[in-house]
Amino acid sequence: MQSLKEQLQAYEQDINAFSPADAAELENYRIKYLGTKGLVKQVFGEMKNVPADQKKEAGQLLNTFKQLAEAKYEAFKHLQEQSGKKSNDIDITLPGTALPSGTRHPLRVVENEIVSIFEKIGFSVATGPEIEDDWHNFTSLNMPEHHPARDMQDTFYVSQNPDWVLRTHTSSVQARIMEQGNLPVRVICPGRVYRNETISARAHCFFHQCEGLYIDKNVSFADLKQTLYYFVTEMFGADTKLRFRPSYFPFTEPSAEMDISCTVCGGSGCSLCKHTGWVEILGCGMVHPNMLRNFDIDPEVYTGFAFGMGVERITQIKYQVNDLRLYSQNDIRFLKQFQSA
Ligand code: 2U9
Repeated sequence: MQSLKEQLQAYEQDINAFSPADAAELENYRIKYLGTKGLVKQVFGEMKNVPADQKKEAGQLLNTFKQLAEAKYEAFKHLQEQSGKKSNDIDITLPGTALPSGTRHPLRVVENEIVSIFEKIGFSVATGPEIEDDWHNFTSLNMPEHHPARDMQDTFYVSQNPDWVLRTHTSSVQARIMEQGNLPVRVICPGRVYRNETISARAHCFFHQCEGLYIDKNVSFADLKQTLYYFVTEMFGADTKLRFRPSYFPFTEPSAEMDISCTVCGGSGCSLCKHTGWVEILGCGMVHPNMLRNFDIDPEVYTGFAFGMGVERITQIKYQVNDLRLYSQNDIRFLKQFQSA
C-alpha cells in the first residue's frame, strides 16, 4: 500500500507541474494518463493486489488521482478551445476598421492660421472674458455713454447687472492688456463676440474676431501697412494686392478699412467682390491718443496701431462659405470638408 501511495504522489506532482504548449502536448498527456492503456487504468489494475482491509483507503486515493488527472485535462482543453475560438473569429491579417477621424472646425482652422502668421513676427496671443464690464467693452475704448454701439439693439446686456454685457468685440482684451501697462504691447486677440442681430445668412448673434494691437516707440502708419501687407500675402498669397480707404473707429485715428484684390476672380469681378475686384477684409488705424491717455500711456512717447477682422469674413474669402449659419449647425457634410484634425 505504501508503494501505491508513493507512486500516486509522484504522478500527482507530474500532473500539477504539467503545462501543455500546444494541442499535441495536451493529447499526449491524455493518452499517458487517461488513455485505454494509461496510468489511471494501470493503477486501478493494482487494486486486485491490495489487501481487503486497505481497499477502501486505496480506492479513495485512486479516485482522487483520477479526478486530478481528468480535471487538469479538461481545464487545458477548455483553455485551448477558447484561445483557438478567439483566433478563428478574428483574422488579424485583415486591414483594421478605419475609425472616422474628426476634422477641425473651419473657423478654428482659419483662426489658427491668422494667429500663427502674427506669432511669426512676434505677436503674442491674449484672451479675456466674454462677459465684460462697461469700462473694458465701451468707455475705455472711447465709446462714451450715448454711443450708438451701446444700444440694446446692438448689445446683449446681462439682466442681473446692467454694467455687464456680452462683449461686442475683442477690443476689450486689448483694453485689459493696455491696463496692465507692460510696454511694448504686441498682441493678437482671437475670440467669440456677441451682437444683438437677427440670424440670417449674412448676420448672426455671435461671431469670431481677431484683433491686433502694437504699441511701442515710433510706431507709424507705414508699420501698420507693412504688417498687414505681410499678413495678407501669407494668408491669401504673394500676388495679393491691398488698398486702404479712409474710415472711422472710436479707438483709432486715423482709421482705415483695408481691401484685398479679389482672390476668386483676381480683380475681373464676381459675386464675392460684388464685381468691384476688391474685397474688404478688416479695419485698422493708429491707436487714438485718448486711448493711450485712458491707460496712462504718454502719446508723446508711445504710438501704436490696431486692426480687427472677422474670422467668418476671412473664411468666406478663403473657402467661399456664404451662409454664417453653417458654422453653428453641426452639419457633418459641411464640417468634414475642412482640415483633418
Ligand atoms: C484698443 C485700441 C484699438 C481695434 C480695431 C477695427 C479697427 C475694426 C472690426 C472689423 C470687422 C470688427 O470683426 S469686425 O466686425 N474692427 O475694424 N478694430 S481698429 O482697435 C483697437 C482695439 C483696442 C485698445
